[in-house]
Amino acid sequence: MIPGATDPISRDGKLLILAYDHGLEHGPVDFEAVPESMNPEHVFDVATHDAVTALAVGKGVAEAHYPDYEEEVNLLAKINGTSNLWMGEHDSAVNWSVEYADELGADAIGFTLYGGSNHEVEMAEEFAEAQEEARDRDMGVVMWSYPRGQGVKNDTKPSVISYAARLGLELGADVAKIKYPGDPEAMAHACDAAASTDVVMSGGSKASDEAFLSTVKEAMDAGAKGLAVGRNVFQRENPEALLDGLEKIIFEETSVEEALAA
Ligand code: FBP
Repeated sequence: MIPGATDPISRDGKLLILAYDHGLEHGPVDFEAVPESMNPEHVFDVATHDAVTALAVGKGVAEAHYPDYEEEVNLLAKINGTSNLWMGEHDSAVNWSVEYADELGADAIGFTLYGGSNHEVEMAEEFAEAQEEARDRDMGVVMWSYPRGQGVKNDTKPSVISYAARLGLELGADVAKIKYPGDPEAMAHACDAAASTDVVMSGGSKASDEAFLSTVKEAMDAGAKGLAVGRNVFQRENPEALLDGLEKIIFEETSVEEALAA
């Protein structure tokens, strides 16, 4: 990690990335629980909450909506992605150049790397190109580090998650976004493996307030620098209430009980 690289998308060195690339990765089904979340403007409005340090979206959503929010929202350009309709070995198409993301006002880029996929080599080469372009432009680099594919039998195993965190460091990401490996010790090991690269926990499917905030608290206490979350925010009728709680845990280091009372 380059010192200061995450400054534009962090607060006091911590990150709360709101992810909204689900329309590509999962399809509109993720928006059924709260139909207004289908409209990107609703999620851009949510991203103006003080706790949110960056909003991760794909090219089309950024082109259409970021100009109205550039004063209030930090943009994390998710430059690759693949639909759920794709049935081949895990891969992710680069669909947005770093140059164009910069032109649109992005502060950082996001890139999915499927370590263990038959396409890992090409993905790592594409990542190298994007990472160096981002460095030239003083943009932060966030890796969605998700080991998946033929080489990976169990993608939630602690040793696999630690390897995912380490790939972030080895390949030059400022932040590695990893799945929670299930317990605090395993998360601490993953954070150690990432060394100077910041680790953020990936949100996952919707959980209760208490269960979700407790997992975030465990991850933070284990050494994570924050969270990248989508469904647990935009699939709530009142996303601001959960963001109030996350703000307490991530930035004010409160207990879960205090966060639930926020
Ligand atoms: P969630 O908090 O909703 O899990 O979002 C995080 C994220 O990484 C999104 O950026 C991405 O669209 C999605 O998860 C990918 O999920 P999956 O594990 O199904 O590939």
